Amino acid sequence: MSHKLSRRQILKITGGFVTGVAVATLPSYVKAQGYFRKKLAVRKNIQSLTSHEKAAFVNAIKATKNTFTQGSTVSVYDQIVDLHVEAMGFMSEFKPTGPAAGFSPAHDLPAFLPWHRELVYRLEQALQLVDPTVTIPYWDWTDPKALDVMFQDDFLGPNGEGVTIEVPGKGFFQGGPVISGPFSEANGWVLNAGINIDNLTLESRGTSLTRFIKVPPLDEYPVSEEYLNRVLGLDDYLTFRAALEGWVSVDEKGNSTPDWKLHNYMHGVIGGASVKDINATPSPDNWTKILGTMNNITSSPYEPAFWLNHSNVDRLWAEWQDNGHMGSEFYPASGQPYGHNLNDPMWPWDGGQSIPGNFGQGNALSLLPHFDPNDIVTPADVLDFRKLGYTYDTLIHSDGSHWQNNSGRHDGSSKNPDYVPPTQRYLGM
Ligand SMILES: [Cu+2]
Repeated sequence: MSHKLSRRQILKITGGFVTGVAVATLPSYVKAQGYFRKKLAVRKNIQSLTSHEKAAFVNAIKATKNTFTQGSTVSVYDQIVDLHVEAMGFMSEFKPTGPAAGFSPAHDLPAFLPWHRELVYRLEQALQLVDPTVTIPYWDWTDPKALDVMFQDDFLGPNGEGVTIEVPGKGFFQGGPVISGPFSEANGWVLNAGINIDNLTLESRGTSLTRFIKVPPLDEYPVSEEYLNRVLGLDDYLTFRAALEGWVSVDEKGNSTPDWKLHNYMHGVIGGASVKDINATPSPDNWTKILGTMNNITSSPYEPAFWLNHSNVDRLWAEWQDNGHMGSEFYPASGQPYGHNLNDPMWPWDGGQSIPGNFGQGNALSLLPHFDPNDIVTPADVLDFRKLGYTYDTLIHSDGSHWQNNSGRHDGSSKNPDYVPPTQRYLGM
């Protein structure tokens, strides 16, 4: 089998030119057309990745950092990070326009889960252009060994170094720029200074990935299975989303209290923050300084662990859905800010209805990708993750068959009438 992928097909996926590494790897992509797409792609636990799979993931991420679409001065990866940055440009002080103005399309509201499902999915599509076998693995927060696996030279590289943080009453902790491994500046992981904007100061954080792993008070790891199961046992989407994103904790009776947990907290375990009060809730109200990239709410996708964290968020939502909460009854139809109701288009996949203001002092707004006006995505479009062509290793029986969701469909193959081939959904840049 050696038919060539046509230029038209390439354009369909990226919406523009593909240069560099992606072109060099076209034969494997063509091969994928033959068999890979017939099955759902499976996202795996980082613990079960082979060394080859880790290398393929790292290679694909770095390739998108060096792939440019026509008309863009920044890479595909930079543009994806910029989407996450400019989601903050919808806060009123940055003067956004359109129906989504005034509320983040991505965080602290119901569309957190569908918005990030789409973002992770689009990065995964870009990675699969480089290597069709790559999926985005997940970081199981209850796994005590996960950080050890992640921060090795054969995967995401080590902690940062060169900066010592004194935490009153707790001692001294290390972090700083990542200076070795695949995501060091020396090895080509150079952040765009105009996109890497500090969420508190609105100033550039420079060009280096920084890590401050397990600096108190953001040092509690792993998450207890008991607590995670309590969250997975919630029935109401709004409470489940708030608890999984991590703005609240829930007690045994399911009552919520403002807190800093799960997804939010995991950003802090890798990124860290200096705080006013070591005993207060370690949320942004209490931060004096954001330390590492992962904890910078806007440019955190420059930390590759971001995708492992969000793959896990998405997996837990998928498991919750499969466990009796699949379908549109388990997502708010109305009553939420624009962009967060079931059938609202979610910026930036909204046909150009809403435009953020410029976040920070650089030109982040001008670096955003341009999406096709018909490239519209609503929460309803992404509720059924299998329709996007992927599943998780935790949702597959040992005999290889897939879980049945509560709509009774057994959709482990392309025979599913609702199945949309991944190549029909694309980066749109
Ligand atoms: Cu996140």
